[in-house]
Amino acid sequence: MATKNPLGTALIDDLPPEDPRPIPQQSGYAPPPVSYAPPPRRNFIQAFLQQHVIVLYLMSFVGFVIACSAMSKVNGIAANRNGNGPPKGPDGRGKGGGGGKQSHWLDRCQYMGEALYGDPVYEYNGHHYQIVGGNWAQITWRQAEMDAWGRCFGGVPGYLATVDDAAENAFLLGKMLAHQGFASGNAGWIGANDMTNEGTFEWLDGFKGGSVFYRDGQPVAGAYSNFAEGEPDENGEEDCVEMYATGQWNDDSCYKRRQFFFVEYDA
Ligand SMILES: [Ca+2]
Ligand SMILES: [Ca+2]
Ligand SMILES: [Ca+2]
Repeated sequence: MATKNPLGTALIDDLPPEDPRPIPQQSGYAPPPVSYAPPPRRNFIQAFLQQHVIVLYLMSFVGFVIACSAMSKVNGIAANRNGNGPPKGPDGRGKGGGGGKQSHWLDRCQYMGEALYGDPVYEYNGHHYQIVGGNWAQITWRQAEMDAWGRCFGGVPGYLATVDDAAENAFLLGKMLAHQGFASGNAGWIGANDMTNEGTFEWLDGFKGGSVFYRDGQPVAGAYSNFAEGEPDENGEEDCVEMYATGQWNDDSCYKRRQFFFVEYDA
């Protein structure tokens, strides 16, 4: 029963009862929990590694391949220097080398490109040639030999020419006679010599060496020779061969001076 307080206002007991219906619940949205902790700081390098892991793997692989190739190159050069390089080509002068010091000497032309020293280059029967000199020149056979080997064409060094047949002899002679520096009586060094065995003439043939074409006073069977009448005569000490302006050959001192020499390239 309600009583009145002294001020005449209703007491708590007089308030209406609470509404028994449940309070409707909001649904479908839950606000994110508020956090005041700062977001975790990722190490920059760690993040980079995670994001670029595939790129890094690829870069490592490419680096590995490059390193392997460089090592094999170094080993190849070392092998060539030691004479343990790849086998020679069919003519003994293959690009892979072999033959130690000789191979190293051969290989240099593959790196230095052409070295022709201004003289024209002529193609004949699959090889190339230079006719070097002039009426003013004074060149010993040894100087000519070293000069020829210092030249490069088509990735191979030159050498004092090997004259395989009458046609090649005629080709070389024609080029010497047509040379602007040619004068009557000039001659040119070719690659023939009998320095190893007196009376046994062989061609330098670049680094093949040792292909004998003349011995015991006559040409080897099947080989070409074009010595002049009465030659070779070993008149004093004559171990190197020149081509006269007639196209015929003469053995003469390797340290006499001539006006021309013939350079051949196996390319
Ligand atoms: Ca030749
Ligand atoms: Ca001789
Ligand atoms: Ca002679």
